[in-house]
Amino acid sequence: MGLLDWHRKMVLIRKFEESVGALFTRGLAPGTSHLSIGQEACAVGAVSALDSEDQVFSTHRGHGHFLAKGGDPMRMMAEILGRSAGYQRGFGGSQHTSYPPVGFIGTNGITGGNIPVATGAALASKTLGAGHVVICFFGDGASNQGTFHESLNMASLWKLPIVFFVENNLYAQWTSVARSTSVESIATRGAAYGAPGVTVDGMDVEAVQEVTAQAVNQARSGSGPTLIEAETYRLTGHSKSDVKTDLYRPIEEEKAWRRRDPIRLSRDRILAAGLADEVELDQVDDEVQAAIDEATRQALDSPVDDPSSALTGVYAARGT
Ligand SMILES: Cc1ncc(C[n+]2csc(CCOP(=O)(O)OP(=O)(O)O)c2C)c(N)n1
Ligand SMILES: [Mg+2]
Repeated sequence: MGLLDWHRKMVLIRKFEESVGALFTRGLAPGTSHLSIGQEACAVGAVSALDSEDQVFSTHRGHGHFLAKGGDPMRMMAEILGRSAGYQRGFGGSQHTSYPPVGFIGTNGITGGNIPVATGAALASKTLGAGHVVICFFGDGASNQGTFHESLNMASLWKLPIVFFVENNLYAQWTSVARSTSVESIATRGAAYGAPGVTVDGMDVEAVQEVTAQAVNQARSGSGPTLIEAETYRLTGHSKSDVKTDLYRPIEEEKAWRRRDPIRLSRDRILAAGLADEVELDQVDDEVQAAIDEATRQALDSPVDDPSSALTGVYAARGT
């Protein structure tokens, strides 16, 4: 795997999410959805550093993490649309979807809620001698939750095989990191718990892959966790109900980050290195678009599950 494969994967995530966005706008998807457009290099770079049996814990903004770990676009799309072909038969949706056979343990709608669960999975891997590494994605906002601090402490104390990967996109919903976070660099929070903290350009897929590979090696060899802070930006609103980003983000800031679109950067780098030419890269775009269009069509064709199956797979029951 190299830059060309990673580029294609980032294009896949972008086009998948553009399709999700369009379906919401047409009223074909229930609830809401959080797109990771602009943050694709984090998902692809980090997950590319993993082995297939390693595990990914994700957030409310998890389509990219899932696709990078091998999620099938049609089944994911069906899940988001609430259709029976979805991974949870349409009952989980965007924020409650998972597929352990590919090592994707799940998205999670609770800010910071996945961090202790991922730490527990890393403890299980170590205790059972399973050998796999866990990577836990979360946002800058989640790094202000108690769960982050408690988990980092225990993971470092017990030298657990986990990588904490914070996607610092500068905002938690509408609140900027400057207004909510006590440190300038979230990576420095690792030092408080005896864990290395590194900052990386989260728009550069190769740089993300490199630092994550180091952290994964360290985790797998028994040396404990690393806190990686990837500096990134979401190029759309927080969710489908946030269309006026200019109410809380300066237009100039958005423009500057848009010039650093990770797909644009990887495309330029591929051209400069002569790995492919413009025609070949346009063909990648066309092929991926055709695959996403087909996945979307099949997902829309899938029925909504019969209401009588609503309690199938529900494990919590009311006491008598
Ligand atoms: C415990 C909890 N508090 C609040 C929310 C509402 N909420 C959903 S996403 C979000 C912002 C999270 O920000 P961040 O961790 O930076 O992730 P990002 O959305 O930027 O990817 C909030 C506050 C929630 N889902 N869970
Ligand atoms: Mg954020």
